[in-house]
Amino acid sequence: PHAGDAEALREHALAALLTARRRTALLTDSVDDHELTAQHSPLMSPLVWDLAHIGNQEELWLLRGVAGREAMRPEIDGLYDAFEHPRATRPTLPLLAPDEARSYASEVRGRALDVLESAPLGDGPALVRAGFAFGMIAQHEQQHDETMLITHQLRTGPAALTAPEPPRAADDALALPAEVLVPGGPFTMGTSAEPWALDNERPAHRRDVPGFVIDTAPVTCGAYRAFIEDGGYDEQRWWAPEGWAMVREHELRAPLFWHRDAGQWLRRRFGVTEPVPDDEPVVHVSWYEADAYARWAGRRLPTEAEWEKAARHDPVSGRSRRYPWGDEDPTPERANLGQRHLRPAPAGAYPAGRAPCGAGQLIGDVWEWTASDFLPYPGFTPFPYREYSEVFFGPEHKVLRGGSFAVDAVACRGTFRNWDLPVRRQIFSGFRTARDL
Ligand code: AVJ
Ligand code: FE
Repeated sequence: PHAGDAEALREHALAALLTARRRTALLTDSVDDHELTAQHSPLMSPLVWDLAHIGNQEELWLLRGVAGREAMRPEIDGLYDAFEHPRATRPTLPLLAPDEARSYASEVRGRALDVLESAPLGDGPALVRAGFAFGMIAQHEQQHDETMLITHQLRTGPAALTAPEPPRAADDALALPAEVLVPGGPFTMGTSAEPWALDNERPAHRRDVPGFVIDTAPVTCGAYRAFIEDGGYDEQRWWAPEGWAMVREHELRAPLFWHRDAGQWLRRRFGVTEPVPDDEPVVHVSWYEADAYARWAGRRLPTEAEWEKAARHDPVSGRSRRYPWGDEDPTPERANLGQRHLRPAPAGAYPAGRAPCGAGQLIGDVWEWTASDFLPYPGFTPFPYREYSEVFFGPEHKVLRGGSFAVDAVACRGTFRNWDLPVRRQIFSGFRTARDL
């Protein structure tokens, strides 16, 4: 969107930064100071930590790193270094108080906007490099906005956030096939062209993917309930050994936030208890639960390469698209992104977002667990620093694809790779299944 044009980049970056800050403000102004500083779960930081961390990373990467400015508050850097302090210990740190955190983040932002307005951004590769710094800041803030929404979901008490309902399933939803075919052959995975792609999405490379079949939509709560009611959580044979150990240790019976009341499955969602909707993609399942469901269903999770081929490969042109529907940016008609709705849309929604293979809702709604470990692509170069991706590569993290209703479009595309531990279930994670031909 901004190759070679400094003015277009300034406009695009400004819009992305403003969108992110509006969302951050909503997430941090919708609860009182007590709730901002409280730890709602040992899995999460207090919201006030995310707020100041957003400002601190912007100061480090943009103001100091790119613009060469002096440190504003060097003494706080350590507090907001995610590697120095695990989440569970963050409430015990001498963190900035809510008002201090707000004014620090907004002062950093003011200076960042000065840099954006007045810095000579150059052209060609220099412009792409300068633009990336702003893109990375906007994506980082939006990723923490998703993290903060997870904290909102974990907090107890009455609802603090509301949003309109997502669209209903398309008229043809009931007529859709349950699964679609992706014929075998090579495709281009990853990208070297997307200006704001992160290091782990690069470079573009050819991958040969044998033919496979993949679910048209993410697995729904209704389908997942059938697994539960068939005794899925009681039968060791469906589970990977570590998954079975997790089920036993924590006595898991259902996705996180579900409970059974008088024979009915209910769930708690952003402060409201409601019946589990059968037609909606299941969310808040761990990789182990996704893997067990797939085995029970006689299927398997798709590999990351299969997922990306289903989402991006255009068999007519032979090239890979930026998104399932084409190269144009996401819109509200194409995908459920950006916290516009606080839940996934029913399976079969977003007909305008479907891929050439016929699969839908690959982008938005729920992050989709894949079978794959988080590993570098051939030719990977860490950028701008090793801690962004490289230190997480290895078999302990599984890849999630496609983005959820909680992440903004700036941090979601056909090549975007998320990762987490296979036990995680507080994230907005679901899955779809696949099988060999
Ligand atoms: C890519 C979502 C796994 O939240 O740990 C935020 C993104 N990196 N700050 C995370 C991230 C640094 C990251 N995930
Ligand atoms: Fe961060």
